[in-house]
Amino acid sequence: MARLQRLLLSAALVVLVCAVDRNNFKTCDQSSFCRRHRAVRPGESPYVVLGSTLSITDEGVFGDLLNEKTRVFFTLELYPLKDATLRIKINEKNPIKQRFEEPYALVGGSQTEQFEVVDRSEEGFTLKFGSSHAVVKAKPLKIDVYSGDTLVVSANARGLLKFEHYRNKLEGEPQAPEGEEEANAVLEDEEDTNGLWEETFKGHTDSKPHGPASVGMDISFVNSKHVYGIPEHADSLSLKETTSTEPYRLYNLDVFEYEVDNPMALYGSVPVMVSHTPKHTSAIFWHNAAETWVDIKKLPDRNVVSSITGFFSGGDSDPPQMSTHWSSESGIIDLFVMLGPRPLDVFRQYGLLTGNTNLPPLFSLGYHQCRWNYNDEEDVRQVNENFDQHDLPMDVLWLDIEHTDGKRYFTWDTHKFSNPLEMTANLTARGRKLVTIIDPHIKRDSNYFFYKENHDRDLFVHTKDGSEFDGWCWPGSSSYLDLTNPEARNHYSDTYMLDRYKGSTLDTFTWNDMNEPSVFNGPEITMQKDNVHPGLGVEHREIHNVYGMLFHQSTYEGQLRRSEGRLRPFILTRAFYAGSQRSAAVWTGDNTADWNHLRISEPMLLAHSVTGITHIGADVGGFFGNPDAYLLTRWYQAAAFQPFMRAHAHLDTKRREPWLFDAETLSIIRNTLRHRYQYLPLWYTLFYENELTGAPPMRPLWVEFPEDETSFDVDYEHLVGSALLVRPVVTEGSNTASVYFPPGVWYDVIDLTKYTGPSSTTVSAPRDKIPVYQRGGSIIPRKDRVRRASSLMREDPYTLVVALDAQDKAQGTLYIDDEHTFDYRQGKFLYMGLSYEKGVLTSHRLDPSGIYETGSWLERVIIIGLDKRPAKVTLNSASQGTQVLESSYENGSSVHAGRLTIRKPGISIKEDFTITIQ
Ligand code: NBV
Repeated sequence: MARLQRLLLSAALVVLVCAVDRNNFKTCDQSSFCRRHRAVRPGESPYVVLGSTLSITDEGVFGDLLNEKTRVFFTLELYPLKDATLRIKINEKNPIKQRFEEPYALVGGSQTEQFEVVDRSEEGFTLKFGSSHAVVKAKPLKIDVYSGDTLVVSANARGLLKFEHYRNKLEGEPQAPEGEEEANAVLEDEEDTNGLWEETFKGHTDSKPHGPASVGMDISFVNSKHVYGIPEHADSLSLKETTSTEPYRLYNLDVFEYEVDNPMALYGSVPVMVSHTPKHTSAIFWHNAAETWVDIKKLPDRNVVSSITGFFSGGDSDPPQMSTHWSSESGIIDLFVMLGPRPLDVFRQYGLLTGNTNLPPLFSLGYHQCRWNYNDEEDVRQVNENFDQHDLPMDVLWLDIEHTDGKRYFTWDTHKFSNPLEMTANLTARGRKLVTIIDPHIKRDSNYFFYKENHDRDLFVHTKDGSEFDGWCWPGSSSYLDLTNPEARNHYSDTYMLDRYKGSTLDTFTWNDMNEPSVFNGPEITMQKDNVHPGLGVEHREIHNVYGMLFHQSTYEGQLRRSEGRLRPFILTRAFYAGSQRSAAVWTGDNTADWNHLRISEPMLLAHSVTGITHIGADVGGFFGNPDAYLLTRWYQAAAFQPFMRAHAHLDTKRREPWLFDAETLSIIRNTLRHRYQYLPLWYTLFYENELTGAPPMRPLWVEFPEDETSFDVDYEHLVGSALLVRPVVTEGSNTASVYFPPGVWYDVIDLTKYTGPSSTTVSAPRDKIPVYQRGGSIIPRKDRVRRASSLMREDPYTLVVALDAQDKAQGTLYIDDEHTFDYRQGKFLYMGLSYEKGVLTSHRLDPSGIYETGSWLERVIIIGLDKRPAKVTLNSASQGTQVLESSYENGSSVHAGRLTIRKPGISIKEDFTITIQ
């Protein structure tokens, strides 16, 4: 009874706390293919490789796969790729209808590694490539992928492969095309036939004209206890087991008032999972843009009684594994296995497949001020001025949907925004930019130019019956661009030309919202799966998760065109997919002004980061609701050290610009923003390196400390690059924070308190303090003269902060260019390597091919951790010869590090130099 009461109470609590209407969204049980895949029993795989069909070409190894139960044939393709990557494809051999292969995510993955096939027998074969190999077992199919001698990833080890071939309905229409013998093959015996040919959810019927077509398989990460990634979920960074919960779902959805700590699908999907162990990092990319579910199970599972032995399975000597089970509603199995072996290797390998984040314009790393809505031009003018009056730096002001003429994108409400050019000029005069919102639902109004043009050219999505789809969204009745049609993309991109988007300028950038796509009256608030995209001639279900990316990619193209390819675009998108990093920044959508949402922003952003989506942020302050001054300041502090920093608020919330709060709050926010701007050179350098190498600027601790197991499930700390450790305060009423310091020396960036890791310490964190630590061994470039916008700081001098490690050494980099054009790709940049060793600080050109004329010079060098006052400091450079420099020294103590401040070295930052401390 007591138990029942407890249960009822907790159920009631859940109801009270849940804001999201879960009933709007399917559970696995309500999604028939997910149910069918979850029902597959392990250890009974009917799929066998037919050894006699194996063929080896220059590209890879090919063979047939037979489902012995249904007698349906499949093709198995293995492509060994450069940089320790293996691509595994499974497709139907003779489908009655061609299976869809998602064409938009990949930009690479075609470079074959040298390989050979050995040990070929009836039982299987081994494929050797680079220092990796894959052992393919024929009956049943199992693919073990090794890095060196270590087994890292195993596909179909549990035998959960299930590939639903296209078939014709056994009774009734339509019939199989002639000559296709498999067309009417039987269903797998035990099949749950509900929802195979039609599926209804909350009054919406998916007609499923092609019947069941899902694909699924298990993929195990051997020896692993932690897997990460598969955004977007409001959940922990180290993904949880789903044995007694819903699987993680990947289906781009507009979820109103989403909940934290759960695996429900949100706005974006990247089907990439990273596994990390002290010895090995690996990753997989499940390349499929249809609805996808992922189950996670730790093996051996000691709670399960083995049917064979009758004992609890899994001895202590068995290697732990993370067994994951993936299923997608349609498409093919197209799996990339990236073998690392280190975290940064995996990021590079994935970057080779889907591209890296392009270096964003610097202003986009500054602070963004948004609200739904800034009401009119006067409002914008006042907000702009208030930032200056209160000495708050700000780079971009944003306009939400109300700025348009009745939600007709590319237009203005002419009463409220009668002179957008003047309004924009007012912003740019202060070094700032404007962002306007452009959504993909297009108001069905024949007097609206953009609707009419698309309608006349038949560029919208169709219903299953071939008419133009009409869905309900902000403007009311709306049509949706068929972004699989190159003509639709092209025409949309062209609408960014300044003569078409009247009132915009080269300083107007774009916010793409609602691009999941959100359809208020559609199933699960999105588009009907049986809608048709005439461009590619496919159903919406095939491309659902990539629709949002097609939209923001076309926006990127539009911004490129309007400047003839000269200026770097900036786009923020809500929906995303694998590859979105190439053209947009991403934010975590409609969070809530509560501590839980602040807390979850850390692991959420980290999950994005490890799957290539690196220019990311969460709405500062929380979108729904009104944050109190404490929550707001803590949110500013956290976001100041996250990649994309934008304050935003719902239409119905109280105004919350910083000056509307008390003096203390305003001052904390001011200092926080100043902090953000001081470190912009670090962020910018990291984003340059991100473009080069795929390394994310915001990193989980294990990326830098791969052997430190304690760091593997740290959710509320991150590193900025390799040099700054950030521990935002995310709990209400807290004036302390427990910080985990990974191995090494760490210095509090404000008071130079020194910590040695590995250790956990509770530090004092009063309201005005965010715990941030510089790593001993790093050199960080800063600009300490903070101005009202980053563009006004372009030629400002630099400060170098050298934090010494236990060997009195340190290293860093500094990247500089014009901050907004693509000229850097023509060699107009400076990339400096900074190092400190044996008392000598050296700056030298790391990439001599880059040359950039900058007026910036070196204003100050701070050396932290120096234990005695030096007798003399000298500068040496080609232009200035040898010069003695002025410096001051503050003694350290047992708690605080000593600090040497070298004033005005004065040398141009583009020159090579040394500074010697004797
Ligand atoms: O355009 C209005 C909002 C926007 O402010 C928000 O950031 C988006 O995530 N938009 C969603 C639509 C309405 C949300 C209730």
